[in-house]
Parts: sequence; C-alpha cells; structure tokens
Amino acid sequence: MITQCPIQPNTTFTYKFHVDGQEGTLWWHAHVSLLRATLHGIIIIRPKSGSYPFQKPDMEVPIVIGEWWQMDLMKVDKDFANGGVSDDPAADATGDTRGDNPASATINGKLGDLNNCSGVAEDNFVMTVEHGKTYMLRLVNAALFSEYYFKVAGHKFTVVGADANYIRPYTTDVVAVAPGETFDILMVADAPPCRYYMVAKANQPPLPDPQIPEFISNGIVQYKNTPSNADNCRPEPLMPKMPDQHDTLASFYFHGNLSGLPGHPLLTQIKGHVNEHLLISLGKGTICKGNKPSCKRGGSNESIEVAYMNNVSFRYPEKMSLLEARQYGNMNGAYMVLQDLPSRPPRSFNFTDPMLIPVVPGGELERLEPSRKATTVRRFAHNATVEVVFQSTATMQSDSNPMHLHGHDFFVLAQGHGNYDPVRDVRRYNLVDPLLKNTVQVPRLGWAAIRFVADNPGAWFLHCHFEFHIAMGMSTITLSLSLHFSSPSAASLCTASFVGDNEEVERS
Ligand SMILES: [Cu+2]
Repeated sequence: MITQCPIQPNTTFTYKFHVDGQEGTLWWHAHVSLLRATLHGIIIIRPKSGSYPFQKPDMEVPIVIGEWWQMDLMKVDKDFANGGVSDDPAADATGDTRGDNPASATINGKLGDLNNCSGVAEDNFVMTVEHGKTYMLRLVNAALFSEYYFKVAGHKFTVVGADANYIRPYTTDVVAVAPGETFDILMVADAPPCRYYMVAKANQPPLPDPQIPEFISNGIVQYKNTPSNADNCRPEPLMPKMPDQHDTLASFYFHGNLSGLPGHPLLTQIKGHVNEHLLISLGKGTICKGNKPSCKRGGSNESIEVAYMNNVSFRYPEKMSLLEARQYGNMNGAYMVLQDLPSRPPRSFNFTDPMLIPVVPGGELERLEPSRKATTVRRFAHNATVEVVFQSTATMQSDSNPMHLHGHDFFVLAQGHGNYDPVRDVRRYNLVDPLLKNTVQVPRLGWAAIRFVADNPGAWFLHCHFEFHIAMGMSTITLSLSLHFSSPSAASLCTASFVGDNEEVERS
C-alpha cells in the first residue's frame, strides 16, 4: 500500500494515466500479495504516426510468460514473509515436497506438451505464421519467480524495443527476460515451412544456492498450409537448443549487449551533475523473532530470514497509503513511521563472495546477517538527478535481482560482475546511448548502475520483481513531492474503504 489503497472487493476503480513518450509493450498487474500471478495483462502502445523506426511488422503477437500455481498464493506470501520456507511441505497440492513453487511455466496461459497433468499432454500455445512475413513478438515475463530464456527453433530475433522504449536493433537467437521486463522482437518467418518449438525456460543460480524445479513451457510456431506429414518436415516440431538452467551468463551478455537510441532529451541532464548517489545492496539477512534485540543467527530458529536493501527489510504501511497519509498530515504520525533508506550498506564486505551462500552457524555470514524492519523512503528534490548502483550480494543466495521503479524510466549506464568500484566502473558508463528501462536485471554476483531524473512527483515503489524477494522485504519508496503536489483526487482512499483488520487490504 504505497501510492494508494488497493481496490476493495466488489468495487471498481478507473485508472487515468498519460502515455507520455512510451511506445511499445508494457503490462499491468495486481500489486497485492502474490495475486499478480493471475491478475495481469498486456498494454500495447503503437506509434501515433503509424511509423516505426524499423520496417513495420506484418503482424504482432503478444507472448506472456507466466506460471501455473496450484497453491494458495496468500499463504505463499505469508510463508515468505515468515522466512522464506513453507513449514508445511504437504501444502503443495502436487503432493510432493517441492515447497512453495509454481507447478509449471506457461506461455500465453498454456502449459505446453511437456506437461502432463491429467494423463494427456497439455495444449501448446500455437502461433501460425505465413512464410516471408515479419512478426513482432511482444514478450512479457509476468512470472513471480524466475527469469526466462526464450527461443524459437530455426529462427533469429531482432530485439527492437524494451519496456516501451525503442532500442538499437540487436540480433540474437535467445532472449533473457526477467520478471517485469518486456521486449519487442521482430521475427521473420523464413524457415522451411514446418513446425518449430517456441520455448520459455527458467534459469536459476547453481548449487550451493537453494534449488527449485526446472520450469519450462513450450509453444509451437506452425507455418500455414504445412501438412503435418510434409515430406521435408520431421514428425515432431524442431526443438531449439536452450541455455542450461544454471547458465546465468547468457542473461548477463544478452542484457549487456543492448543499447538505446542516442539523442534522448534527458541525456544532457543525466550526463551532468548528479544530486544523489545511492549504493543499494540487495541480499538476505535476518531479524530476531518477536522483536528481540539480539538472537542466535546462522540458521537458528530464533531468527527469521528477510530480504533487504542495505540491511533494511521493508515494512508495508498497513492503515493508509503514503499519499493519503500526507494528505491528512499524518505522514510521520501514528499510522506511518518512516525512516530514510541509508545511502550505503551498513557494513562493507566482499558482497559477491560465494562463501556467503551457505547458511552455517559461526561463519562470516553471521556477522553480516543482522537486519531490521522499517518503512523506508528516499526523498528527492523535484527534478534531481539520481544515481543508484544496485549491488547483488551472495548472502544466503546469489540470485539476480530485477529491480523495478514505479513512475519513471531510468537509464542503465553499466553492469558488471563482482563488487562495484566507483573509481574503475564509472569509466565504463554508457552516457551516449544507454538503454532506457523501467526494470533492470541486476546480475547475480554483480551490479548495475542507473540514473534517472525525479521528474514525476509522487510516492513510488522501488522493488525487486522476484515475488519471493518482495514478500521478504526487498523494496523501498522514493518520494519526490514538489511544494504544490497534491494526491490525485481520484486516488483510491483507505480511510474511505478501510474495513478493519482485513488482511487483504494490508498490502499493495
Ligand atoms: Cu531480488
């Protein structure tokens, strides 16, 4: 519950928003608990002039990667908020002990024929193409848990857009899409007219990181007028060779090879004086159960695992949104106690040391674990230039972190492996044609540097788009309020709709 109150059951809410400088693909989703698993959709923004900065595609096809859950998502959210592990393995409706995981991945809601839930192969999403035509795939990763590799056997892609901004065209045969990201991809149907698998396969860090099942879903690209027994076609669709599920380098290089279009009007300001520098460590730590001042850590059940930014795990406002609290002059009153997000991690250490991954008593990790819960904000003057370096850590896990900022696009200046070095790495910043995004995939055991102009007044959530990290607190709020700012009069108000201790209205 950040910008406004959640939409209450059996009520409606009409959003009005400006589409300003954005062209391409975005998506909308619920932001309460884990409900975005099924409550999401695609937003397609075509050029007003009708002309693209590349050859106009003959057809466009939305491709939404998602997950099939057979669990109570409110419970999964609570499990993660309570330390990240299901205490009830039997809760998994599939009957095994995989814990709180989706049953499988989906492409446009279809599980695909690798899945066999009821004794027969499940349906595939089928995309029918005509030979010689150009298709624009509007790819969205709406999954809660994983970054996905996406390929179509026998075909190449030209990536032309990301997060509703055009980019310098980039040719590849594999796309890595993290939760929250979108890519616009041109695909020419130039293969022999047969059938080809389209595959979405999740990646994850290798051991000693905690392992989840390998999620994979496939669709089919089917050429028009191809008899299923065509002479030159195999009986089965051609399968692409996918990166290994533990190969996270393919994502690093894919994201690192992308660049934006030069000449963006904000670039002049971005290159100039930077008003705020933040270094935000993204990792896992612990808090003591029952708000005790001290406790055993290193895997002890006296402590609870949390995810953090600079060792602060975000506590959601529970009674009203920030903008509503401000409207009532109650922003630091009884309902809302805000703390500033620290500009740097509280302790300096080798953030990406793989020795920190296993949770063991008595190790170096124990010294680094202590974290706290707080509703943190970062205040920016209107039109300030802000630099944020996100540093993924190896504390208890070495996940990448797809970081998403509401209300703004930001420039991705650089990414790298290891620990960010301000002297060395600033020289690598791309200030000529950086990618303009709203979600940056911060590599595992690495970092990413972004800059943005705080030119959109409001209270904006900044969070990891992995849902288990968000449930465990890897988020904060950026506040940029000009003197004359007032909350949109149409905003959904909690004071009007708050109905007591209803858990469903506690989060947004
Ligand atoms: Cu994360």
